[in-house]
Amino acid sequence: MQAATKSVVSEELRARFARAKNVVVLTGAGVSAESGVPTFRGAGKTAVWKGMPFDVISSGAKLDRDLPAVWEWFNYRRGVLRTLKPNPAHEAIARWQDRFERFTLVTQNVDGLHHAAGSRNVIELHGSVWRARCLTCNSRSDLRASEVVAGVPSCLDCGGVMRPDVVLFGEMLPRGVFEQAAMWAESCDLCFVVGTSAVVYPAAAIPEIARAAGAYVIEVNPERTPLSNICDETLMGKAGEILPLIECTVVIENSKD
Ligand code: BJW
Ligand code: ZN
Repeated sequence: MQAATKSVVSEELRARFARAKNVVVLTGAGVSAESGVPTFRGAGKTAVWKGMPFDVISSGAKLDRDLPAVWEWFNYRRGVLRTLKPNPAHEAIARWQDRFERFTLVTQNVDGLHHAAGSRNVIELHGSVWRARCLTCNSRSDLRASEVVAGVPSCLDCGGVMRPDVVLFGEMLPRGVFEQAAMWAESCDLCFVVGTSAVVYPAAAIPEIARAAGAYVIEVNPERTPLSNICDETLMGKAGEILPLIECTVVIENSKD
């Protein structure tokens, strides 16, 4: 009797993964979904907190008008995130960093779960919920160590008011961060786009840059996105199930009992 094991990972991708030298991975909220972090969009839904759509509460305009409300939202999220752990998708990506000559992880996520899984030198396009930044002197403080659990923190250096060190809607990304990610996208041979709805720019431009420069681009997402059409392959499914399969080099195509 013959049992055929059909893999979701194509032979083409397997071969390219085996010989790739320069790999870029762009991740979004979907990579953390299996850890229990809610996504912003997907399955036809938009995240809402206390009656406010996230693009209102997570906006530069809201921060200017009502900083305490923005801190309440981020303090709440840090409280939830403290209890969550990286999943097999974060772990697979962390393993990949030592596998290629050059490996660049670019994330839109602010949850710190890539670091928790062991990824180093993560390019955090949208900052981190685990840092605060002073509005007066720009000094940053690490909120993991901080005793502050509620309210608006004050700067230890100058006493000024601090804000979450994240990039809200309508705000510029930190200087040079996108440029660094774009530079590696321009020279990579393989680019993975994992768990992002690919509607927020400039992050969504990273795979476009890689594709235009000749890289093989693979999307991993249970849903199609505006980027699907430019990707060489869209692997439809959960990142935590698909990414560990990609690194499996042994595939039993037609095993005999
Ligand atoms: C799974 C899964 C599983 C589920 N496995 N997958 C008009 C045109 C073009 C651009 C603009 C425009 N108007 C304004 C802009 C600019 C704006 C923008 O792009 N807006 C678009 C939405 C239209 N961009 C900005 O404002 C950026 N700044 C900027 O451009 O500066 C210049 C400028 C200044 C002034 C004016 C105009 C321009 C900054 C963007 C910062 C984004 N910040 C946020 C909030 C961070 C803080 C916080 O966390 O609260 O970042 S928004 C939010 O979206 C968050 C995310 O990083 C980002 C991207 O979301 P992501 O990661 O893609 O998640 P989801 O939820 O959208 O998708 C999840 C996906 O996972 C889905 O596809 C699921 O199917 C999938 N999934 N389970 C794998 N198990
Ligand atoms: Zn300060």
